[in-house]
Amino acid sequence: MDTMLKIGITCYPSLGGSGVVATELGKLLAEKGHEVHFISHSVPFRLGTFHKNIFYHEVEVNDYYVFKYPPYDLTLANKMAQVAKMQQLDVLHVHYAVPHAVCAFLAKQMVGEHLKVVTTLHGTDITVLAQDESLKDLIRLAINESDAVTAVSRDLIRETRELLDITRDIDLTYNFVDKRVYYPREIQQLCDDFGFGDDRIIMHISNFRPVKRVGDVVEAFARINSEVPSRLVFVGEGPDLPKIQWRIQELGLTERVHFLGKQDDIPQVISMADILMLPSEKESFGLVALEAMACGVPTIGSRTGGIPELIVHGETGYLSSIGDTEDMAQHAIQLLTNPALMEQMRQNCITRATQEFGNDTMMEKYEQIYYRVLGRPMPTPSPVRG
Ligand code: GMT
Repeated sequence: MDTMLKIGITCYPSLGGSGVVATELGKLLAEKGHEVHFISHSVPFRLGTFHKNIFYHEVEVNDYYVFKYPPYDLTLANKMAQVAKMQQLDVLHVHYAVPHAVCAFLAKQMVGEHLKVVTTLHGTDITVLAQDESLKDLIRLAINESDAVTAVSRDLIRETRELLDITRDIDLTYNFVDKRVYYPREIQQLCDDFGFGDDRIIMHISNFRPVKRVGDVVEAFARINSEVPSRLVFVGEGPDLPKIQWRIQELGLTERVHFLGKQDDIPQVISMADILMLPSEKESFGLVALEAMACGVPTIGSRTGGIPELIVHGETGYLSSIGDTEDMAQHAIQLLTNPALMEQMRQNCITRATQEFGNDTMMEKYEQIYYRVLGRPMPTPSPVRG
């Protein structure tokens, strides 16, 4: 029997940490020799160019005239089943409970018990959507019916159990970074191009949803900039962007704030930062803080969700209570005015990111889960094929 697996992966392809994790995992699995089939409505944005062992199956929704809402979820479930049968998939690994885990449940009904479903919970699928009574029972069903469920932090496991009254096993699978891609980059030329001069750089990267509390970034920055000449760099786009633009004008900070929009080369961009700010209301993990950490950039974040599992207060960044922008600013000022402390923290960040959240360990953890649900022994040493 071939020890390599055929794995279907469904994720949100266009945005967000869950899509990034799913795509990076798919690339690593394919590199190792597994056959990976992405099933989604568009090509995952981090997939890039051609990769051996990776295939993409597009979900095309029929917008028939009787539909007020074209049934994407049903079409996705049908496509999952078709791909699983045609490609003889062993495992369907879905990222985000809604609708992907529900679709995988339906696909399994069509394909048969031999198709194993692994669901990875990423955050808002539980912390926001599982609180919605119009979805709650369906999310519980999809989680209970999956052959394995993983979550990206201990806190998310706890919250899933509490919110949905779930007792089944949930594996902890922290997010990871590929150290071949995420490392401190040479950024002098880029900073010169932006005209940053000797100013310190505070950065925030997100989808600018209300849970990110981007207004707090602006308030903390105003305080930091009053003591240490700094620039605030925003990366990404989303609904709260217009609100903060107004506040930035009001505070007279327009010349000090830069909006870079969506960027592809995150390691390069993040390397420009002295500090990353992540003052979220909810954050199951905070992948961007890990990406920053791997590039030697400490994060000042809120003490919520899975962030404290990632950031060690005083060692790889600082944690403050949600909304305490004064505390966040004080930590930033302390760091920016103490070069020795900053250098120590940068080194701590790189060490922690590579030792605790490296891609090899996390990919192997997912592989172990796949072999476990299939009832097959994990090949040792792990198989390597071109
Ligand atoms: O941050 C977002 O709003 C996007 C969201 C997603 O679904 O992609 O991110 C969630 O999943 C990421 C990958 O596991 C986590 O790193 C983020 O912390 C989590 N976001 C929230 O919990 C708000």
